[in-house]
Amino acid sequence: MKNILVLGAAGQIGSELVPYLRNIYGNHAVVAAYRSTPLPEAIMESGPCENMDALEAAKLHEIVKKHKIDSIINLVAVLSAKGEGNPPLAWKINMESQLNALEVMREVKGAVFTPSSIGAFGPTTPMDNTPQDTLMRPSTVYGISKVAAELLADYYHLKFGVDARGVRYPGIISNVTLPGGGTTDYAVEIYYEAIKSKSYTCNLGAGTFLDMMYMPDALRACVEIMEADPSKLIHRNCFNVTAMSFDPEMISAEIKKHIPEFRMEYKVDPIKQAIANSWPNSMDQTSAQQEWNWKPEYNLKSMTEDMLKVLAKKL
Ligand code: AKB
Repeated sequence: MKNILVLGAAGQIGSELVPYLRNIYGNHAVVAAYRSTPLPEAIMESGPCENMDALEAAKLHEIVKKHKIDSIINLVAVLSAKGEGNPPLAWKINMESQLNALEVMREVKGAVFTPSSIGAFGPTTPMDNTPQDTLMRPSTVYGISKVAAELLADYYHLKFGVDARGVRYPGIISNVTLPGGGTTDYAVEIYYEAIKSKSYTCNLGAGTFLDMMYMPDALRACVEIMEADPSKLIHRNCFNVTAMSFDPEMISAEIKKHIPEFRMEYKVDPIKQAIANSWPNSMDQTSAQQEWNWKPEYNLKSMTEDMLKVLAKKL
């Protein structure tokens, strides 16, 4: 990657990926694109930014030309729980942003990274050690759009030579920008509430196991897959990647080691619970390990230590 355009730069991943990429590739090589949510000041001040809608193809073409972009990181998405509230809008945003990114990179023979998700799997997928290549019949509009986006990316690679690559992210836990509208959001909120009020009401039930990853690993995964030797890639869109699998009881127990008075209650959200029940308990990431040497660094213990330390200062 040389000149990179990050679509959705104000979101949970984008707000941390832009500074991470600017550190590696140089401030002027990374353009942060945002629509309605303003960008953090540090991003506005440290490099180029564009206020645009990823669904407007003509504008996207103009910006790609203006900044001589060769790689797009497409983080625009309506997440799983929010998508269930407005399926046509979720489909439109998730699919049109992907199509536009692939089309514009077809013209310049560039690269596209689009994260897929554990949400691409469904209730008929094997739940434990979920294989890289398996049955995918998701039961959310988010999941359906993620499977379609994976297939479209592979199609643009095979048909037009677009260097499209991606990973299936698990729930991402972070401390800069809150996620919004996801099923795994509880695993972020719990840390904020542990610091603020020493208690948390969890919207997923005990025993709900899901794959998760701390943001530093998620950022590294994005760069490592994009910089991987293409001759070694058997898969492209998308690789299973994970760092840990836990349920609400486990994260609560880990927090209690640092804040003994922390208490957790349950008030299950039936929509989120149904979504979580349809997703894997834990994925197999052998393909990512073998094809581009993927290895996560954080586990539940080290992530919890860091999250609580950072949030205690921040809050
Ligand atoms: C969500 O919960 O919708 C996302 C995801 C796992 O894709 N965090």
